[in-house]
Amino acid sequence: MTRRHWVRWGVLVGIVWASGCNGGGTQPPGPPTNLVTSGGDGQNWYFNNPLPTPLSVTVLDANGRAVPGVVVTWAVTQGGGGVTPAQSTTNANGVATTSDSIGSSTLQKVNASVTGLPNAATLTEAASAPPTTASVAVADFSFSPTAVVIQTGGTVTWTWGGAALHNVTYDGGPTPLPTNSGTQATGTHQNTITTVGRYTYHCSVHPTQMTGSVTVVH
Ligand SMILES: [Cu+2]
Repeated sequence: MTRRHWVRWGVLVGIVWASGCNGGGTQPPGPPTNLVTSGGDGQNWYFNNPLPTPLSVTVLDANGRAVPGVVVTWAVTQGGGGVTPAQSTTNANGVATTSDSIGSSTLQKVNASVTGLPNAATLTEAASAPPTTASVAVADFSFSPTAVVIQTGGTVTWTWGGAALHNVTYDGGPTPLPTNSGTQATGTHQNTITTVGRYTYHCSVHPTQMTGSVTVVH
């Protein structure tokens, strides 16, 4: 080997040695020392309906590494509703989750805690009464707004305002799907929907440009 080769070899060995001693993600995490909110905080949804995003926290060790297998206890500390389950265990990424419904209160606080840790994570959620009606403009070439929410038994009204022919054609959601509209340039279409869920629709004349959804909640 030339001298230059030896220098390169030395650099390579140094890099391997350094990365091996840093540990990276290969060392097992230590005991949990902290937990932080990692999802579902600050949602604004509707009374007595599960929040769209589950609540989640990440449990960390003293070096900020995720700790799997830790039991997290969830508790509503302000407002109504409840979490299911009340205890969950962190996964391989150190994340524990639970689903949350806020009940009939406008503000809810949920605590996530781990036995032996002094600090807890607090998630704050808000809710209001769902609307019983929604209006969607059918324009050239979009539905506006693209997403609406109604209470079960509520009614959505589409009003045509463009020059081209359009329709409302359902393509997803709880079956049987609501009735489609005709293909028309003027007028309205209404659906009164009682089954809770998220319905998606499009205009079959402009299927990639014109899409929308109706979410029906309790
Ligand atoms: Cu169209």
